[in-house]
Amino acid sequence: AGTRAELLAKISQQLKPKRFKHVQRVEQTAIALAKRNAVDLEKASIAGLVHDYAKQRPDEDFIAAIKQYHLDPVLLDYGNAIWHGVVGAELIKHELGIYDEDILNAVRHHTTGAVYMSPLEQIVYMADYIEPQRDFPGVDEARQLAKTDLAKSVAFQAKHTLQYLVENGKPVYPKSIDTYNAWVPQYP
Ligand code: DGI
Ligand code: FE
Ligand code: FE
Ligand code: FE
Repeated sequence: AGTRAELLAKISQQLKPKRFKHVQRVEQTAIALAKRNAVDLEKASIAGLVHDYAKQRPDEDFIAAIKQYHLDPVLLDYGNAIWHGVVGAELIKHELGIYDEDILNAVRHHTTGAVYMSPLEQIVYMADYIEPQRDFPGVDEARQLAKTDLAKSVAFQAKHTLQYLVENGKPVYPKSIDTYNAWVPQYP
């Protein structure tokens, strides 16, 4: 899919400066977690950089892609929060020429998690949550856990995100509940 400079140029075209800086911090955080967990550094780097590639696209682009790529029509009931990962992966494939399914799955699952997550997927899910500019109650505990026990940190995020969604009356994507059920009882 071309050089790193070309990839960075394409990503920066799609994102406002603040979001572009976020994805670069997620890249660095993902690389650090990859080193600790024997995950491919190049995949961690690319997945971190592209994870929010589609975050600032208009709704129409996602709706068109859901139809064009025959994705689950239930997705139409949700919005950008869910679309930019699940549908964003298809845009990354077709617009950036990234076909690595490990990377695409890391993008697909970075917001909701999933029942099964490879180490790379866990790393990107966590890096997005704990990158250095994140600031919320519990982020320091999440950072500590991610360093010492990756699976337990995934469970921590799944639990706290579901709690946040319920407390704020937000619609919960079923996959977020599946993630909770798969990880939280197993890694309490
Ligand atoms: O794109 P980022 O802001 O970097 O991070 P993200 O892709 O992890 O998105 C986080 C947001 O997504 C956060 O505000 C919670 C929200 N979210 C996660 N799971 C769900 C969800 N929103 C809804 N409506 N439903 C979910 O299941
Ligand atoms: Fe995101
Ligand atoms: Fe996230
Ligand atoms: Fe992000």
